[in-house]
Amino acid sequence: DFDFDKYHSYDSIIAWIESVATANPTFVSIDTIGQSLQNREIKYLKIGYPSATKAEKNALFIDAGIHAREWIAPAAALYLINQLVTNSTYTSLLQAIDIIVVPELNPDGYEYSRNSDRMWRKSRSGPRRGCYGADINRNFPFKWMVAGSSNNPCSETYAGPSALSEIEGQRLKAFLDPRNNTIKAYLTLHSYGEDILYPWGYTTGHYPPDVNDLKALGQEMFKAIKAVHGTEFEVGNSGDALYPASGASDDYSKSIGIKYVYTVELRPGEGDNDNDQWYGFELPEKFIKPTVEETLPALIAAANRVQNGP
Ligand code: 0X9
Ligand code: ZN
Repeated sequence: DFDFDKYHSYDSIIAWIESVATANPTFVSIDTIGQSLQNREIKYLKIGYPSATKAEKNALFIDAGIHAREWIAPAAALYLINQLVTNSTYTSLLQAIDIIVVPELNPDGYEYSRNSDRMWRKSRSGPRRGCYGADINRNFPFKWMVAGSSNNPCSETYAGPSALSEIEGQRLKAFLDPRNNTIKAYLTLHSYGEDILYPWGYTTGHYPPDVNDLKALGQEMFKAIKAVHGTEFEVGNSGDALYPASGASDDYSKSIGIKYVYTVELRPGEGDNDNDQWYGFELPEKFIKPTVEETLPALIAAANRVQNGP
């Protein structure tokens, strides 16, 4: 049986989502957005009952794992999947919309973080000037290399030799582009910081025209999280509240017309500590449960917004 209080290998994540699809054929399907550089399948689950009238239902899209070391993000995606398929309170939601979840977008980096370098962030392309990887979240073809990005292949925030040089980002773009009319919300799960961030992130002081809608759903997500364990996330614009960084998947998704776009930075927060221990990316397994429990209703709030419309 799958233990949601532990971090899992790429292989065991894939085996588990395969089993979920097999066990729930009426409303769960599994497919791949393509292969990683090292030929790992970047799989996704589509969770939702087929519609009698629509070929493509409106959808919430969630990815996790763009950054390899942020292990709590795929853990939160897996917990969501399990809740959606085991809790019948979500049946009417799943009749109305599809929820598409990619639990591990950067499997090569994830396995490298598990097996070789816990603090690995990037993809595993290269070597370029002796260094591996590009930051997939600096590599998307919208405002590429405008801010918070490095042209040094050895940097943590290396944006790649050109926009969309990284195969994993190419796969994500190829999935999102043709579905930009039905995907109404895009959430990308990261850690850490306890933030709910909306575009634009490529600069400061620039917001989409519907920023008030983005703020409103952000506040709903904030309240949903706080109600579980009292954790107070910060809701803000990426560039203003965090730092300007361009070429990220959130800005790209917004640029193709997806309405509700957020980067969600999970635990720990800047002030969280445990007996003076500061964990950062290395969140111990004992914190998985409270973290994924509080994240769930925020993701459901976004799903409800997709169902109900703006
Ligand atoms: O820097 C990032 O890519 C994200 N933070 S993380 O610590 N997980 O690396 C934040 C991205 C926010 N979005 C944009 N700046 N567009
Ligand atoms: Zn990240």
